[in-house]
Amino acid sequence: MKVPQIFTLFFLGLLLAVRSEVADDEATVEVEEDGEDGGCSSTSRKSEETPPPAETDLKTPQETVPADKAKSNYERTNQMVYLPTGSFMMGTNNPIIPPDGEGPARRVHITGFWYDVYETSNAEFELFVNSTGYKTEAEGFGDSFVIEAFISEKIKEDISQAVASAPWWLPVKGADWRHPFGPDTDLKGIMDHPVLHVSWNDAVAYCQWAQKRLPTEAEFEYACRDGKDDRLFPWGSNMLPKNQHRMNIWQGDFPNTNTAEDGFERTCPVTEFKPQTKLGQKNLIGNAWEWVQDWWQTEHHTGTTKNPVGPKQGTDKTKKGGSYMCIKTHCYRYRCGARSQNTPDSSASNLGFRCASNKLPEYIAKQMEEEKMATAEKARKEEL
Ligand SMILES: [Ca+2]
Ligand SMILES: [Ca+2]
Repeated sequence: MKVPQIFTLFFLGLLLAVRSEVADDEATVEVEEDGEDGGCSSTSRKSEETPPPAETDLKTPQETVPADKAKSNYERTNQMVYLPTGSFMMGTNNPIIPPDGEGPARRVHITGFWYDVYETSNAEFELFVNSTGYKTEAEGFGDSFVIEAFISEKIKEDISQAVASAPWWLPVKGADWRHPFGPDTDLKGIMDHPVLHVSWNDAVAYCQWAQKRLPTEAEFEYACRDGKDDRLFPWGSNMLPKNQHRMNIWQGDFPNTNTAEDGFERTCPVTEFKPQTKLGQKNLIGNAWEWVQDWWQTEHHTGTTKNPVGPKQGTDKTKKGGSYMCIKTHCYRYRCGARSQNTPDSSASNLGFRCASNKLPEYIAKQMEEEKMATAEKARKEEL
């Protein structure tokens, strides 16, 4: 029987549509040469640097405000979602940046846990600092890495060094979480953006105060994969489903032009964009890189593991998800299986974190219940 041409075209179209869902973003990637990593891990502090002074501003235990008593002037973004027990394929057998140890694919069992919906914001981090007197490592060292494109000409005049392999990174004196793009910048208007310039050690301190912990790399990837095997992004492999941006990365000719087609030249609010996962988590990929618990390694065995936590020791800590500075040509790491690393005392203007927890802290359970009731009450009033 002759198949009408219209059906042939229809099935061909269907086939192409399916293929593009899987491959869309892999087709034209140029992998960085000779292990050059595009600058993602170029912001590590060198071991010979003097460590920062002790945290002399820390409040005494009597003065410290615990997380369950701390009151914020901002709308909270510390809510968590429960990821149920399950298993998934971590890593991939089709690595796009093989030197990063993106492969092989291996089965991992994860015990159910709680995970922050949002990246930790400047407002949430400020609450921690105001409650504890905590001083970040960047403040102790007196500098941090900032992307050149966002540093004022005046500040740039005084900087002579750059990172050889990634010259767009400059060490800037006075850059820290309160001054994300140099000492002449501040947090005005960006309190709901992700906190930046926090080291791994700072992130751990925050999570402990909040009665949480950092997620493992496996937990990040379990959340990011969102029940799908070997897809690039939480929602599939098409970067722009229905032509809509789902994350904050870089568009243009990095690092010279930034067209901000996704709506954001730098970071975006942690609440921005449609949720990336079915459970509602936002900006897992893109916006700010996120520290995870694990020491960095690039060799993985293929056996099945349960709740892996990475190697016992190392020199670098792992980070996941890529940032607003990521673009395919320089840092194609806004993918669930992608990864990078820095020493645990490092900080930069594109690196933040979010926390996880085995148990939902009681104060957050209470707060979320109150928020739910307030939303229901508002909806009821609107109906009247
Ligand atoms: Ca952007
Ligand atoms: Ca992120």
